[in-house]
Amino acid sequence: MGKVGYFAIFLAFIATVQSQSCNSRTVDYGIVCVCNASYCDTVPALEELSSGQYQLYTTSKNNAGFSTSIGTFSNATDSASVTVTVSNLSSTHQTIIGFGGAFTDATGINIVILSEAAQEHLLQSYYGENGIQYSIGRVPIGGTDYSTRGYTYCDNEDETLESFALQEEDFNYKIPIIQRALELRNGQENLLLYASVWSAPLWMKTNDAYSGKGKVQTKYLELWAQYFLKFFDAYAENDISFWGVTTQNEPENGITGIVIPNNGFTAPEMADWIKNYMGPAIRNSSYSSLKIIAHDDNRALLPVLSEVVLSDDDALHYIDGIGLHWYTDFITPATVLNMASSSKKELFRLSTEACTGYFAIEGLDIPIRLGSWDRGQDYISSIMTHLEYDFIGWTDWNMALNTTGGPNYIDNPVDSPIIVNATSDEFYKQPMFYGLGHFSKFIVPGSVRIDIELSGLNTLYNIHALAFLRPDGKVAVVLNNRSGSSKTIKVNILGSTQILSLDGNSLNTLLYTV
Ligand SMILES: *[C@@H]1O[C@H](CO)[C@@H](O)[C@H](O)[C@H]1NC(C)=O
Ligand SMILES: *[C@@H]1O[C@H](CO)[C@@H](O)[C@H](O)[C@H]1NC(C)=O
Ligand SMILES: *[C@@H]1O[C@H](CO)[C@@H](O)[C@H](O)[C@H]1NC(C)=O
Ligand SMILES: *[C@@H]1O[C@H](CO)[C@@H](O)[C@H](O)[C@H]1NC(C)=O
Ligand SMILES: *[C@@H]1O[C@H](CO)[C@@H](O)[C@H](O)[C@H]1NC(C)=O
Ligand SMILES: *[C@@H]1O[C@H](CO)[C@@H](O)[C@H](O)[C@H]1NC(C)=O
Ligand SMILES: CC(=O)N[C@H]1CO[C@H](CO)[C@@H](O)[C@@H]1O
Repeated sequence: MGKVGYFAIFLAFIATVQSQSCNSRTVDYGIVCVCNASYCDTVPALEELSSGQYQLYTTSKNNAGFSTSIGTFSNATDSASVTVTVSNLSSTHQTIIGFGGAFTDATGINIVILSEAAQEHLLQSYYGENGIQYSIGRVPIGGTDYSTRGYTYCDNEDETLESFALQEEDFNYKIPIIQRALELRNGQENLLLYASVWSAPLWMKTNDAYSGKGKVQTKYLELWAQYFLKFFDAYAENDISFWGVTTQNEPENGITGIVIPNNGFTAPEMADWIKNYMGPAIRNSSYSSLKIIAHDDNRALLPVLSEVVLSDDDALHYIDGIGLHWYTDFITPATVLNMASSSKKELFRLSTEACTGYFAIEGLDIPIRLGSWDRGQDYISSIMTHLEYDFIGWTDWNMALNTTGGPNYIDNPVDSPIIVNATSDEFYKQPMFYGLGHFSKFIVPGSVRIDIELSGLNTLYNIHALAFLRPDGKVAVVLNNRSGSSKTIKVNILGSTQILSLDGNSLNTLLYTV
């Protein structure tokens, strides 16, 4: 347990501020950066810039890892096929809370299997000052399918919940890792945690099973709400407190009856659960300020949420935000996201789960495509689209999986930004890691999205661009070229201009000091 923390103290003495470049390896589907006990790449530091200077960070299909360069806006009069313009820093949208991943059992299992030095490199990669500095995290309440067994905190029938107890998975795979992440982020206010639950104890359920068609029995809904509070108590005893909680992971799964552990709620049942049980229990507890995040399910079901749950004033009263998963995005246009703002109350929007390779369970894909830029691009496109729709953050699923996409006890392997090879005591940082990292690292919490205009042959060139005003006053412009070879683009920030050459298949973040 204390191993992770102990090693951190040791490492503090050998910490180096010099940035380490990607130790790249060509693998089956592209390029990864390889880390081990003695070596891991870092993000080159942000430099002090004077007015008119910029720092550009790039990640591309052909150049894994982060590379950076510094320059000065020259106001050259050359023309370019595409121009992106930021003309009004006061024309603002949402404020960002951050980006992150989930502390699943599988994540922890794959981290602790590494040598302590390699573990530390992995955690530094996600949370360290020279890493991508995740600022949000999702914590499963009990097990998920990315566990090695089905379990809850009260497996034996006990209507008093007195036998409620955290399990070895919490003590071995979650708590020490969350604690180290919190240390690396210098505290809870820089790493906002929110909790989600998969299945209730079987004795509380209608089907006596973790998965399939099942619900929490009505007579146990009040007790089920108390179970949430017990969880927050137990984690508080381990110095871990929470910012938010979702109402239920993918409530649709217990209605359709799929193999993932679940509790089913129809939309009317969800409104009832929120207004009569979960909402009052949380608001009447010492966790009353927790953000209650509704839905925590796919985009395709947003219209139902909107019509039933958000139109119920008594349920809406308790809801602070809406959580969205990405698994039906390919059949549901992003415009549906506007539904989220049709309620009477302003609710924040947060992406609460995404991963690639999820069609493997259907036999339609393979779980891992090591080094795949396309999978990195899927993350980048999703994040940018959601940010355009005023989302305040985006959460990845497992932060580390093994080389076959597990462990997962129902055989639902998927991909992850970091793949751990226990045999060689190495881990591989994939394009997904660097794609997500551009946002978590540079679009820091407190950044505000500002308007950006694209002109020229953009439709042809397929450039996706977003701009943010960071709390340090720098303007961040994120530029994604979704395919092809390099070409020039012109950036105009408040009348100062610079021509940049962007690699094909690249993600570029420009930080500019006004
Ligand atoms: C770790 O990676 C570094 C950089 O590639 C390499 O020099 C070193 O030999 C590796 N260590 C082990 C134990 O493989
Ligand atoms: C900038 O945007 C703000 C907020 O939308 C608006 O009030 C202001 O008029 C804009 N300024 C200019 C010069 O367009
Ligand atoms: C607290 O609980 C009481 C009694 O169950 C209930 O009437 C009240 O609405 C709850 N308060 C809040 C803030 O939910
Ligand atoms: C990954 O985890 C699964 C357990 O779900 C296990 O069956 C598999 O052997 C593991 N793969 C490797 C390469 O360790
Ligand atoms: C994991 O490491 C072993 C030992 O070095 C190697 O044989 C194997 O190919 C590696 N697996 C992957 C997916 O790179
Ligand atoms: C570029 O033009 C802007 C606006 O006209 C001006 O404020 C800035 O000083 C110029 N920068 C350079 C490097 O000439
Ligand atoms: C600005 C930029 O780099 N554009 C490139 C993006 O990819 C397209 C598609 O092939 C190229 O044609 C552009 O030059």
